[in-house]
Amino acid sequence: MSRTALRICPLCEATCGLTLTIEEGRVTRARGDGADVFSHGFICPKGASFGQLDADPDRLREPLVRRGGRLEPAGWDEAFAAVEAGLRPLIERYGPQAAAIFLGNPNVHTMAGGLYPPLLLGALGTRNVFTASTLDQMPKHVSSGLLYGDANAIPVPDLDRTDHLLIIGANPLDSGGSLCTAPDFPGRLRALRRRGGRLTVVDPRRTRTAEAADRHLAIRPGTDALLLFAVVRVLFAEDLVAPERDGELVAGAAGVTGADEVRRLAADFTPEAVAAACDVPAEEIRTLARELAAAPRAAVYGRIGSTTVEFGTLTSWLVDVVNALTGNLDRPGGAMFPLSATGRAPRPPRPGKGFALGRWRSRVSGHPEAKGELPAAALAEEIETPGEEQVRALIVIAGNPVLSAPDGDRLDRALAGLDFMVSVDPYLNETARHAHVVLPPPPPSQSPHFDFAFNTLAVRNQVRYSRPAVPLDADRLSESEILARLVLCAGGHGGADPAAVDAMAIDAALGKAVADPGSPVYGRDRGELAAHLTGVGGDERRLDMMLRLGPYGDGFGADPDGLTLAKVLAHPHGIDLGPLRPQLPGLLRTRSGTVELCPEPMAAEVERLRRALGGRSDGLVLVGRRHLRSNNSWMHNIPALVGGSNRCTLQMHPEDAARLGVADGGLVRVKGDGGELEAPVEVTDAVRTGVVSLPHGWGHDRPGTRTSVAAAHAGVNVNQLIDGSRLDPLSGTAVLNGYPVQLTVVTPRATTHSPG
Ligand SMILES: Nc1nc2c(c(=O)[nH]1)N[C@H]1C(S)=C(S)[C@@H](COP(=O)(O)OP(=O)(O)OC[C@H]3O[C@@H](n4cnc5c(=O)[nH]c(N)nc54)[C@H](O)[C@@H]3O)O[C@H]1N2
Ligand SMILES: Nc1nc2c(c(=O)[nH]1)N[C@H]1C(S)=C(S)[C@@H](COP(=O)(O)OP(=O)(O)OC[C@H]3O[C@@H](n4cnc5c(=O)[nH]c(N)nc54)[C@H](O)[C@@H]3O)O[C@H]1N2
Ligand code: SF4
Ligand SMILES: [Mo]
Repeated sequence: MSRTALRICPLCEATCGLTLTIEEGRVTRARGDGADVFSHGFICPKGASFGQLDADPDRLREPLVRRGGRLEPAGWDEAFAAVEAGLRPLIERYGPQAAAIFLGNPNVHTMAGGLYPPLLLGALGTRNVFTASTLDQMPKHVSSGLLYGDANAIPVPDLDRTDHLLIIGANPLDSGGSLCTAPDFPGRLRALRRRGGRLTVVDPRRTRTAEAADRHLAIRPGTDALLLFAVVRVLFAEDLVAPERDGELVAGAAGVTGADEVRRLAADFTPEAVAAACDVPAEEIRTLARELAAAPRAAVYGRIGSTTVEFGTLTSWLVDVVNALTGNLDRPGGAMFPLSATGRAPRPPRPGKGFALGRWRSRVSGHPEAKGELPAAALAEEIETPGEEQVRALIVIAGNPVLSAPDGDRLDRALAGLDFMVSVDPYLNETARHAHVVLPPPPPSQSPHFDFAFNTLAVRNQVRYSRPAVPLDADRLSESEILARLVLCAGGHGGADPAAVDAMAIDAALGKAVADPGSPVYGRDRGELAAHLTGVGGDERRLDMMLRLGPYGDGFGADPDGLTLAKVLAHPHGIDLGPLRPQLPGLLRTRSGTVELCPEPMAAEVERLRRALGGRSDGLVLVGRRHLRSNNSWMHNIPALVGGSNRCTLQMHPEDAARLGVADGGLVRVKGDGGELEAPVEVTDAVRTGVVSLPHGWGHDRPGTRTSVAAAHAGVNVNQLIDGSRLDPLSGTAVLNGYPVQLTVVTPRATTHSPG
């Protein structure tokens, strides 16, 4: 007997709707759901391999507990008892800072990851919070915090309506798009050009996205802030700044302050002054600025190559500055703020509290916190360095920092020295192998799905929810229950009913809502409201509550046509909520109630940038890349995805290869601040001169892991080249791109079969 079930794909940020074929409890086929209101049938090779990924025999089926130095299968009760017994005495003896947490990327791809980590942080009370964000998009949060007073208010390019899209350091044709949720990015870019729009891509590599563009600027890595500043300078110098209202710049219906300061800061950064550093001709920069200004609607969009770099926050800020100066911020076809169904309902504008940075500092190096987090690059030293408040216990949820963070060997040693560690992960990976307890979540087919994070970044407002496509195996716990029980263990209440965790979260949220005069439930009884909630588990009930209180919600009866869980369930292909709409000034939380275009910390960063203008080096620098059939460190175990062009090779331009004396397939030794490694060379003119590219997430050759396919395609860990001392200072984000390296030849040409 075969049946089908709908399931939103959790494998990248595009959130495509899939139609799964299910035979005897197994997913045997995945197709794009043609009726999905957002993805309209689009699917990529990763989505198509959903069945293999779901049924990977290396996925853990039961918890593991360390006994006599070895990880052995255990029951759930035993595993949670071991967590509480491992964690609580350390917290009681050394205080809450003794426990740290690392949250990895898939937390934004699971429903549980959206609902429970905040509660876990509350139960732990630790400031040692590390996540993949400081290896990724934290600069954008800081920029948004400063500009709009809300670190989570991230504008996205209005892809379907723009006339000129400028992409900086992103390759959505391979990554699926990031901080810009848009199923079928390739189709949307084709549509842009079909309607006469232009696409410009700034990337040191000629990526598939760059190949689809009208113009590709192969910039020197790490210099995008200079390029964007020169664009700003041209906009002012040539009087191309958007028309003002009563002499003031506006963004949508909001005032913009600080434009004059930005003009003063930009004065030195003429196209001629930055051209050599960027290796982009001054005339190209000038043309770009003029085109952005002339386009009826334009959007600048930056991603990994704009954030995980030396001037990440500055670059992220300049992306929005250009959008604002060209009049495209919060305007259809420009850069707009999505309105998620579980987000905050719009409010009448009012001044907010603003955004504070560096409210506390890391213990060892004194790194400032950003958005409540410390740099992932500082995790190892916090574990290694003795003293009061040393990290002795670590909870890792859906993360693999041994491969994803700088200097994996050092972190690997540090993890081995922890008094206690727990990993919530389906695989026994390079990080989890150090855990004392491993708690495996069920495969995606047995998990519900709701995109709390990506709906706030989607190019169209819509809402979709998938219940588990296959019933949960009898011996399994949902990830929601696993995390709820972790919350209880962290607080020393391991024996309590996990449903109490959701009940408390609901009570707290409803308590806030009924006390808020702006809420549709103001003055009502929270117990009575809670009794209205539907859903099979605590996670579904919380979703119902968030939908009802959200911007499209029924307000618990206030708007009978509004959203509820029941209504979303009645629309299995989703509900379209329309194109993006202007959100300013309602979403602003700045103190002034305006878009604060020139926040003080940015002005200080510009001084650092100015110094960098002079100090250009001509050595080789490293950048990363992503492959369509891969995802960070955890999809190299799927036979259908690994191999072919998805290999861990060092890409190098033919001129650089000739100068070094190495041919395609030869082996080179790569040396960086953090260490060295050997990698096979792939000679290609897709990467510009002076730049080499090695993908991340490889290096699956450590003992004690259980990923048999990945081990056979081990590759090398690029982050071993990086020592973690280079950070974007405001956000604590590691510099992972534009990193200086030195090469020596090991074998000049292919000998036998090259590794990787
Ligand atoms: N050099 C370099 N380094 C990089 C990057 C780069 O571009 N270059 N990119 C950075 C970026 S953007 C990111 S986001 C980080 C990612 O860094 P991490 O989040 O540390 O790494 P991932 O490889 O995404 O690891 C995710 C883990 O989650 C597990 N997992 C998968 N599905 C689930 C699930 O449903 N539940 C749970 N609990 N676990 C699950 C996987 O098995 C895997 O072990 O890497 C960063 N590192
Ligand atoms: N297939 C696949 N999809 C993924 C992932 C994956 O690993 N594989 N990971 C997911 C995650 S966690 C994320 S965060 C997103 C990331 O999504 P993207 O940012 O779109 O992904 P990348 O392919 O890393 O694109 C970054 C581009 O920046 C370029 N670059 C490097 N340095 C610089 C620079 O200094 N300046 C400029 N202008 N460009 C530079 C690189 O050459 C690269 O092409 O992808 C997600 N989707
Ligand atoms: S593009 Fe992303 S969301 Fe869509 S099928 Fe592929 S991996 Fe899944
Ligand atoms: Mo990421």
